[in-house]
Amino acid sequence: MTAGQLRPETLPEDTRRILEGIEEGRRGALARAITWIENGDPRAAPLLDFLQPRTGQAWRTGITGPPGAGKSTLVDGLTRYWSEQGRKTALLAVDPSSPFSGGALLGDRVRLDRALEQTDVFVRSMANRGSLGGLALATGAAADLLDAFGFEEIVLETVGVGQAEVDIAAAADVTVVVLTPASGDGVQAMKAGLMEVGDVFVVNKADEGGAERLAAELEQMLALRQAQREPDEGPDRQLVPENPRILVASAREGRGIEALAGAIEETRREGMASGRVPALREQRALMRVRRLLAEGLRAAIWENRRLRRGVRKALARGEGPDAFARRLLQAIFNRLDPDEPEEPA
Ligand SMILES: Nc1nc2c(ncn2[C@@H]2O[C@H](COP(=O)(O)OP(=O)(O)O)[C@@H](O)[C@H]2O)c(=O)[nH]1
Ligand SMILES: [Mg+2]
Repeated sequence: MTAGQLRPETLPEDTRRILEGIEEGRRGALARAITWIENGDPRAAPLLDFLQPRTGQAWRTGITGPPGAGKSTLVDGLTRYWSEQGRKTALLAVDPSSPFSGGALLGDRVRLDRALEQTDVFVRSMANRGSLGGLALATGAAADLLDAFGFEEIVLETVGVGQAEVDIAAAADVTVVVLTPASGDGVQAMKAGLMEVGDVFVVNKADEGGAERLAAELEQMLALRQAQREPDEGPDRQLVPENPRILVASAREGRGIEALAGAIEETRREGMASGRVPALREQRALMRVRRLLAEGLRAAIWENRRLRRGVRKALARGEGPDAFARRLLQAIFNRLDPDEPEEPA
């Protein structure tokens, strides 16, 4: 079924009410829908299908960096700034750490959330409740909802620099990396692969000194990386940050916030002109399809009874498990573009 064929009348009563609530701009309905996404509630899927045509208007900014670097404090300032500029702003704070920690790393976020209550910034936290792939999917879907709801600025803040955190933050139009002069953040940034994803680097806690030195180090590391890069790295070349910017800030003193907003804005403008932003958005959709396929296939592999029958028949005709699996993969991959006519086997 394509989007053009979707009709609200076909939705169950409660889903339709949430859809209407979202269309009317009610934040309660939005919060409820995000909870559906978070819980893997099947009612979320048709809702997202309906709202899909309305996405694509918002800017997404990802914020990542080591714990304690001041991300939450900085995000507080940035979202407040945008909100004061009249931009409809939403914040998704994401904690992919162990489900057993219950999102404990989001603790500081809560303190700041109370301060943001005086503004009209929409704040929502999402913690890992199961699989990591699941949280990335849920975050993407929640961001789509916020986009369709009419937010112009969506900030995705993560709690640290694990692979999942970086993946989530980098699934944005602009990725901001926050570091501090203390405790070898520069080295940690290299190790965590942050140098590869950052469009804007913020050296925070400038009030404590040493910020200019780290900024200069970063400048060198980025210049080195830029020099080593092959002129053409193939189809993914557009996904690499073009012209990373480095800023010095003190989130606690509210210094550097406006410059950060400006750097984000410039990065977007360049990215639209060069075609990088559309390429990033397509990449984001591709990643989402990959994750959904991986989840769907995992379910099919472990739960599908026909597979057991298929193996039995394969063995009976003398086909080994490897050959059978290869043939199955082939059959699946032959259909990867469902709009194309099926290729002959
Ligand atoms: N001195 C100083 N401390 C800061 C600054 N920004 C944040 N902090 C403090 O650093 C600690 C961690 O900040 P937080 O925003 O929670 O960092 P996060 O873990 O990266 O989200 C808190 O105690 C903040 O008050 C800053 O610019 N200067
Ligand atoms: Mg934080």
